[in-house]
Amino acid sequence: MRRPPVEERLRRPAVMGIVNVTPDSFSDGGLHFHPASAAAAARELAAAGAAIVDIGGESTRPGAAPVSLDEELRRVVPVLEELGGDVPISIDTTKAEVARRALELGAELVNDVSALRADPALAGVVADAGAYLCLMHMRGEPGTMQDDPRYDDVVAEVAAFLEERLGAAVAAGIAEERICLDPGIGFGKTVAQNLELVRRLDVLVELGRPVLVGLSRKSTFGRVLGDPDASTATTAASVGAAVAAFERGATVFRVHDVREHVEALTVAAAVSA
Ligand code: HH2
Repeated sequence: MRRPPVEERLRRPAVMGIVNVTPDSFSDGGLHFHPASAAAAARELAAAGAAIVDIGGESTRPGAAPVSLDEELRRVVPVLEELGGDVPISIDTTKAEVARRALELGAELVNDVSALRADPALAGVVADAGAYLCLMHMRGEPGTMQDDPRYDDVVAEVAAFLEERLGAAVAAGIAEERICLDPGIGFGKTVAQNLELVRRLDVLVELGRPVLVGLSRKSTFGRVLGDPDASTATTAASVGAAVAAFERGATVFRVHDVREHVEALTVAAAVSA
């Protein structure tokens, strides 16, 4: 299928709603574990203004255990079947077979937190379907990524990684205009490193592809508010981070609280127009 460039399909600022079909996601685990409830949540997020809804069957929170292919398919396929193509869908997976089934069932974007490193077959699936792709930076694996993350220059290293993965994706036959990039806030980064990535987001924007950010409810923003043990963050804290990222050039915002982000970003965009 011939799709327009991702920046036309997801115009800045675009909101991506989150539905985690998992028992253990850090902020909404267990909430939408049944297909009918997950599908209803996806419909509500689209009605609230999400340009696309990201459905995931594997938690990637720090310390999360991997999920088998069969279990991940069992979680997400019934939700996509229930939706029947009614809602624009992104599939949050690192597995080629999950992506293949989701694309067959109408998904248009593959959100791969491994940036095509986990499953060698995934690039071909995305290329063959002409799907959109998000490449995200992660240091290490979810099981261990928060164990003392160190960088000489976090922004330069994330930018170099994303540039290299963009090249690999294009070499595998995925059109560059369908790819967006994500610094992977919270994936192997300290609070200071996450804040620096948002502060200097212009460096990632200069790579020439739309930047997607996942800031929503991440513990960094709870910790900024003074709780050193926070494992999540409030909607207001998340919206503040999103507006800061918007002002530095982010295009797509992956969020749990869609209406609040749509309203805040619409106003931020009106001010900057
Ligand atoms: N963050 C999470 C999951 N997927 N995808 C992208 N592209 N960017 C992100 O920052 C990102 C992501 C983690 O958040 P959440 O889905 O709320 O939790 P969990 O991984 O525990 O399901």
